[in-house]
Amino acid sequence: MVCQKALFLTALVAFIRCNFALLEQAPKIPTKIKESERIRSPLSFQFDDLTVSLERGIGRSRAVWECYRMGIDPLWFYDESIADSQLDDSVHKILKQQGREAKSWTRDELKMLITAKRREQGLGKAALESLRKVGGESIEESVATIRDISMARDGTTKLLVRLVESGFDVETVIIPWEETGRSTLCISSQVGCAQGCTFCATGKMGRLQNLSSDEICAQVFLARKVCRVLDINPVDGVVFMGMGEPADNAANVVRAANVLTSQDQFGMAQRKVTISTVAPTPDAFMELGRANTTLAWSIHATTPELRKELVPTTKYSMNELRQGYLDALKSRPMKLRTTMLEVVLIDKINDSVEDADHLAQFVQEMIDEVPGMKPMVNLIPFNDIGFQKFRKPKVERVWAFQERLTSRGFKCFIRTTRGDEESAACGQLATKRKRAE
Ligand SMILES: *[C@@H]1O[C@H](CO)[C@@H](O)[C@H](O)[C@H]1NC(C)=O
Ligand SMILES: *[C@@H]1O[C@H](CO)[C@@H](O)[C@H](O)[C@H]1NC(C)=O
Ligand SMILES: CC(=O)N[C@H]1CO[C@H](CO)[C@@H](O)[C@@H]1O
Ligand code: SF4
Repeated sequence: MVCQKALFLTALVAFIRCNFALLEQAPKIPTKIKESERIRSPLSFQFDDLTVSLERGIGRSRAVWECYRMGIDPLWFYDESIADSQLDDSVHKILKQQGREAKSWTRDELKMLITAKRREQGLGKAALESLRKVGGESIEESVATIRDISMARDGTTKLLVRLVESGFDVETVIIPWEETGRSTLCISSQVGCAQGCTFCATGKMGRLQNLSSDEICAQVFLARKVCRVLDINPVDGVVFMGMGEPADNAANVVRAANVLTSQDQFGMAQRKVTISTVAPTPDAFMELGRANTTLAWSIHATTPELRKELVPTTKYSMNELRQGYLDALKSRPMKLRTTMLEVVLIDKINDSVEDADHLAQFVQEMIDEVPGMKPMVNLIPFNDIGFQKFRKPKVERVWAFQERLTSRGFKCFIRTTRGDEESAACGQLATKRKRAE
């Protein structure tokens, strides 16, 4: 995200529209798991591997995944000795502390949502045992659980997710859309971030930890749980725009993204999953592009001086980075060539119409090179939260900037900053807590 990721929670606008016609066959991914990709739960197993580890057929792995998609742990759901009230206990506990209430789902009600044939006969003892063997205990006991939930007036809902192994918290933000009845989820890929963007709260934390692929997938699992219990629009798209730079943890991000888009698993449309990078190197695009999702570049500035000021870790020229992006796009199928550029707009730093012209020129040179490229520019008005150096841009200047890009023929959206009053922007909650502690 831009990183802003960290800061702005911004929501993606029109390009997040549902597009079911584009759903496709689940992509196959290599089965071999690299050392660097720690796996702690079946949640980020490739579907076929899960089937193998559960033995005797695909019915069990389908039943397991129907549970995961609802944010229910199959180890609990299919174990009759576990009370109905435990299934969503983590959410209810937090709501209770906040003096709020929500629906308590019973197993019978949940079963109504399941279509797998196994729902009545259960998984069987042996399969539950195998599931434990691969994943240890439940996801919430062995991977990640919810520590806090805060909801802004506009419905934007921020989850503070506790990573079980390291004890760090990351944040995950649910952005509901009234028009579509769905939500987009903004997730984190690292604790902290090494890129140190000067306008970003996460950047100030430094790099603390890479998330494993199951820690990334667990954010989606937990969000699905919260949406169901609190009756929030279900999540059907994900943006990697929370804490962290995806390219600095590429193997886990790509692996997790494949779980999100696999039709047997989270089943999201490829175009509705967006990986956004500041591009620490030109190769970052190709590496992240191995996941068949939308690939966004958090470009922020087109001149080397300003880029260096905003993203101080920039080591390559803008031309080198652009070439890396173009090469990655050219290597992809047409439908995944949507080019998304994220630009944080900061008062009087880069928000003039001349700056818009400069950007337009830069984008035009890209279009000329990639057939079928559909460029889209997302403007993220900087949201000041105690930064000395930068200010929020004036609304009229943001509009003028957009107008200029639009008049030059580019699709350009202003990402509305949502959930302001609860600081529901990616990157802020965990940082705030940390300071408090
Ligand atoms: C992505 O799509 C390409 C081309 O359609 C395909 O060859 C590749 O296997 C897919 N990769 C993944 C990880 O799904
Ligand atoms: C995260 O992963 C990258 C590459 O995969 C590695 O270079 C880096 O040291 C890791 N960072 C941490 C904090 O473990
Ligand atoms: C005032 C200022 O520094 N504006 C800069 C904003 O960024 C553009 C390019 O992205 C520069 O050309 C401007 O000089
Ligand atoms: S410091 Fe990291 S998380 Fe923050 S905007 Fe930059 S790349 Fe994104």
